Amino acid sequence: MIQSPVSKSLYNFVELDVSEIGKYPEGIRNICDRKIHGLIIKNFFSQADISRVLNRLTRKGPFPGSPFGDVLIYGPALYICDADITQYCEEAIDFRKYCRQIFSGGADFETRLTEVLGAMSGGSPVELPVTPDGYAYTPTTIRVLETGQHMGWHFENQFLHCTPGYRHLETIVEPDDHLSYFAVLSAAEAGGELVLYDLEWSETEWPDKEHGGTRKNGLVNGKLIASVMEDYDKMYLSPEAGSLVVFDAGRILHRVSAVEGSRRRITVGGFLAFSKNREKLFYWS
Ligand SMILES: O=C(O)CCC(=O)C(=O)O
Ligand SMILES: [Fe+2]
Repeated sequence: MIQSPVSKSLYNFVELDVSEIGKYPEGIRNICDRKIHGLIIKNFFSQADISRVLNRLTRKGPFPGSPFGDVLIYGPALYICDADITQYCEEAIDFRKYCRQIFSGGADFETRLTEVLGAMSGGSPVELPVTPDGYAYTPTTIRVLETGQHMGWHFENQFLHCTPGYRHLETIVEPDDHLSYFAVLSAAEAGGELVLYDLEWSETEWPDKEHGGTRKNGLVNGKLIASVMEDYDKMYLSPEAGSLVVFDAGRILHRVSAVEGSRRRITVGGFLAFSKNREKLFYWS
């Protein structure tokens, strides 16, 4: 069993250095089994990796026609897709090439992520899911939050169960244990915290199985989540640059608070779930 929790307040996160992952071969399963709520793995990226990649991520502002409003996101995102995910899959091919370029000269992101997660997946191989047409899902997206920008509240389960883009993935993953991962390339000077609420997916209702994920129209005790969520206890996490966070994002309501100060917050992240019977650990974004 994993020890040394960062905080016993509200949720139990375990912090360790990347050199220690061999001691926690069941780390990811322990999150799925609710023995812990998350892991913070320090030094996933080295300082050299971070400097090299940040020097290449020079774009300011969203891509033209971006579905993410003012926020700059690199790579396609499954949660906003319709049932036909062909375009997402094609964009994933280009994005994976781009990702290999920006990480070149150091540890390749996909290789490093699968190695680190693979050391903690209880022996299950870590793989990208593949569509029935033979396309790989995107492994990750890169999220840039400028000063004042934030990520709104959500549960990852609302995407898995209440958006059309997840129709295929929903048939191949365990339905309850949908985790998130993100690695921090640049931390905000202040703000930009991961805020976790004492409100869980099982306490909420989602009558809209088609657009609930993106319209966020889930209910708790018959009221819209947004109208009551601030009444619940919270926990704040500010992982430092280089850290990889894996947590029970499917079941725990969370958001990212507004970035303060001049440094932008940049994370590379996506989602994790075991295939049926935990034969494989899938990652995608
Ligand atoms: O900070 C990020 O990139 C994502 C935060 C989040 O909502 C998640 O990891 O599920
Ligand atoms: Fe999330």
